[in-house]
Amino acid sequence: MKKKYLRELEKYNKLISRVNVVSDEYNGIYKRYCYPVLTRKHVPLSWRYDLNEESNPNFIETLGIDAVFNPGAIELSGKFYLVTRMEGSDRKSFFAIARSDNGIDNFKFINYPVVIPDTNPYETNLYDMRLTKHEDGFIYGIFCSERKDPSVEKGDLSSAIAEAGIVRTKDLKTWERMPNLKTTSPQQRNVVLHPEFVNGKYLLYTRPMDGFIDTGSESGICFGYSDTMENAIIKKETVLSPRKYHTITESKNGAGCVPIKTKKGWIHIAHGVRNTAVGLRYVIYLFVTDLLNPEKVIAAPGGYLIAPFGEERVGDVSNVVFTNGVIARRNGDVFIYYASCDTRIHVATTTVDLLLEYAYATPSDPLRSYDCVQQRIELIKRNIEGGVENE
Ligand code: M1P
Repeated sequence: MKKKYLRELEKYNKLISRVNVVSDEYNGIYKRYCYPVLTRKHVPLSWRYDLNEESNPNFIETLGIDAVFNPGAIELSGKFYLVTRMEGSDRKSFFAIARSDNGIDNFKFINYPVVIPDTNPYETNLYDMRLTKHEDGFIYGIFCSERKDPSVEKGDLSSAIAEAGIVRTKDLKTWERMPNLKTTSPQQRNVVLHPEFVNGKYLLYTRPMDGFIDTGSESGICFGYSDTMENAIIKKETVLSPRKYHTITESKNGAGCVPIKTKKGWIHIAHGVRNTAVGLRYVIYLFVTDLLNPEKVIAAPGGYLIAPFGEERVGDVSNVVFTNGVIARRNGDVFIYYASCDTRIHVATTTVDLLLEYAYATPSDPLRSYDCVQQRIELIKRNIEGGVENE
């Protein structure tokens, strides 16, 4: 056993100390990296194996991990923390925290997996936490709390109910649980808490859904207000970033990170979903809301900001990139953590200035091929008139 353990330990240590390298995939907006920042192989051996020679003489893995993805992200005392969604080989997700000094490599899982207070015996699965450092002094974690739908026929073991679970902490160690968010919608996923009070109320971004998969008649990312987070209730949801026909948000969309405050508005980084012959395709997009009136979208660049490229396209749920955690540092650096295919976590690094430049320089989606051609011809003409030959 010892020999096998030491061999695996060496592989693990090599992996978690690997230096990340900027990839040659260029767009000028952000840098992608060659290696994922976290995978299932980054999970400590002591979380997966019984390390006792007597009870596990053949060193077999008894509590496997399938995937590490969709992390909430936060900077505390200069360190980068990811509250990841860790999925065991039994398909259940839970939260586990990894820390890094520089945000692009050497992430290491710390302590134990997070214990979220157990308040409902029917709650089966927890995932996708968004972490908001709120001006009320708490760090809130809003996540999806999922349970079997009791209203469906006996043989239906897939239909579920999703709600927004709420916890708060000051240190990422002790988590206090509040009742799940109540809204008028039958289901909720991808709920994000705005970091500041708006007119004395908590502002939340929601994604109402009629069913577990389908967002149904509701049409996009919404916002709503709650007087309190101790018993959060939203009585009215209003669409902020709508779904649109034949765009990247055609099937559904959902809020991602906590909005980033900038001089030119709040930057939102969200996900959009379209349908294809091989299933849903998830990409990441950006929009900006007014600094003083966060109910108003003031920039909506067309298309996606990040799509799954190369190896990122393959995994448990292929053709997916998804983000629910971004760290924006005081110096303007931005670290976008995104997962590919519900399997692993990557980082893209940029700055607030570059994201704003992208937001305001990128034309909005004109929604029709004819108009897209006009848009592109105009760009090419401008370049030619500017003296640059078309290659
Ligand atoms: O499998 C892709 C994603 O599917 C869901 O996203 P949405 O709520 O928009 O349908 C989420 O469950 C997410 O965790 C997952 O990555």
